[in-house]
Amino acid sequence: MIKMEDIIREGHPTLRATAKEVSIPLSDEDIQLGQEMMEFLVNSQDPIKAEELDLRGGVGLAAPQLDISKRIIAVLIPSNDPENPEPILQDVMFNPKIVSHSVQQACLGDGEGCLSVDRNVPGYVVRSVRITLTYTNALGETKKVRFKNYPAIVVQHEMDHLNGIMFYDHINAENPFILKDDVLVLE
Ligand code: 4LI
Ligand code: NI
Repeated sequence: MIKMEDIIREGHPTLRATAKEVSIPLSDEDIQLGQEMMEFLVNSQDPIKAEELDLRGGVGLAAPQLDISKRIIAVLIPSNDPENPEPILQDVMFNPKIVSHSVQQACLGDGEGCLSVDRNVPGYVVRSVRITLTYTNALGETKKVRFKNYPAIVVQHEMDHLNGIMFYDHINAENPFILKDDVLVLE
């Protein structure tokens, strides 16, 4: 089971490396890693388990954060509608690739956090508001999916980890809260 101590923190060189593609068909090892990454996210969002295991809540995790330089991400975005508790997005993505993205940009109004960053870094992280992604899922199926708003932001944050990019690389150093007037602010 993945715990916080398995997650490497900023300063570790693996977080600045370019991760390698995984081979298809997926190995049992890579499938199992994906399952453990998703289990971590599920536990991190469970108030009881998170308290017991001292986990920080997360909606995304990338394999390089475990010092495993492979192109694997897990994303679990919980529902915000008690009438429909199905997650908005729950998937492990192998070799994800952004095949197109909107010109329109967006950022989270509250900024971004990262399980590999033990400090608050204020500022807007501007990203594309819509992306189209291809990836292989844990069943070995090739997917082509469009994401928008929060799911698109989370996927881009996690995919940045595959390319050695940290969220604060995108924050304007002079004025962390400067925005062009056509950037959507997601609340
Ligand atoms: C506990 C249980 C306020 C501050 C609002 C926590 C269940 C910030 C937002 C969670 C912020 C859950 C999140 C991310 C932000 C802030 C990630 C809490 C986990 C909110 C997810 C990857 C950026 C993703 C929206 C500095 C660990 N997650 N909040 N950013 N949640 N969470 N990111 N921003 N300001 N990071 O952090 O998983 S993309 Cl669901
Ligand atoms: Ni991160």
